[in-house]
Amino acid sequence: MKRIVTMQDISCVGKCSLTVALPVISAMGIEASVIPTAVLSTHTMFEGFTFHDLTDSIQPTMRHFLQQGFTFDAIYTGYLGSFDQLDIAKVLFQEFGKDALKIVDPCMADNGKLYVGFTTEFAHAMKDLCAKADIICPNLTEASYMLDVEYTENYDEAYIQDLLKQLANLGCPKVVLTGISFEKGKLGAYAYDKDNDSFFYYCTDEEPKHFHGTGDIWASTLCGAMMNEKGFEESIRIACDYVKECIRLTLLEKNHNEYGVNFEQAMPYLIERLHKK
Ligand code: PXL
Repeated sequence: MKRIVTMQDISCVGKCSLTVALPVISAMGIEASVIPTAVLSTHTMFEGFTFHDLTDSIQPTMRHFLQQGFTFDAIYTGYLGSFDQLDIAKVLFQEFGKDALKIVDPCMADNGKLYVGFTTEFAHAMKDLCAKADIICPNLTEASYMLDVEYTENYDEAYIQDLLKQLANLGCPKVVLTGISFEKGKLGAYAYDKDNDSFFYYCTDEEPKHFHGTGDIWASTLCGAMMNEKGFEESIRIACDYVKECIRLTLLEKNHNEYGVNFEQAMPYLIERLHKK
């Protein structure tokens, strides 16, 4: 059985980071080990959230993993809350990454804006972690902050391909930009594989509403699919299809919550989609 270790926070309520990564990766038949970076009462879109930093416990945890001889088939980092945590993630890659697929989702921004608590300096520091990954999956806002280009929603394919090449030049061979649309009513992911200099775009019909936490579900699904040997392009398709189904099911519920999607009841779909030939 394959094993992923994922380093990100626990937001007690909010359906993001570890509370989605754990169930999604497990449902895909992959063991999910965790390195929690912080405990928040909610994700940071709620007013008044509490934040308990766990940085001090991460290095002892890694030392114990090393003593026990644990190995991981993939390392997946999500929301990281400080420069120290970026450095520790690099150590995690160094110590456990030799034979592991290293996936970085540089969670820090969306819709043209940084999340609460992040700065442009942090976005620049995130580039160094991305350089050490095998796959990164920023959204357009995160990519813009990392590359110091102005965020725009008026783009064409040439612009996206240029951004992807700039991201790959940070040092990571496989890059995916999520949330890309060239046509009203469609939404998808645009990828670049530097090793064979090829681009790939996949989109689905766009659901009429966007939700928080879907980026984390997308990245967790990508990791799970890669660990199921689905290959880069099919893993991207599976992640897009599952997120779309999560939103579709959410919107079927009359009084659905606004802070996260119904990924739970979409899990039978995910498992079927994962094994579809
Ligand atoms: O979904 C990304 C994410 C993860 N963790 C925390 C967040 C966010 C986005 O806002 O606040 C704590």
